Amino acid sequence: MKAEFIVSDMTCNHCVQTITRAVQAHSPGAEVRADLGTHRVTVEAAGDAAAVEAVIREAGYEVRAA
Ligand SMILES: [Cu+2]
Repeated sequence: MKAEFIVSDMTCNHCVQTITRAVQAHSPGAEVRADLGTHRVTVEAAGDAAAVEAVIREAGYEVRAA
């Protein structure tokens, strides 16, 4: 699947790294692209979008589907 999320409190590269690692730990091989300007995170991964959203939330971020 490919899904887009808005992570409003993703503000720096450390956040991007934390989110990327969390998603890839959950879904090995996931492609994660993040845009700090728009707070948009695009994930291409096996599995479902709701699970990825939950992983980002559990990493400590406010997230909603874009
Ligand atoms: Cu940060």
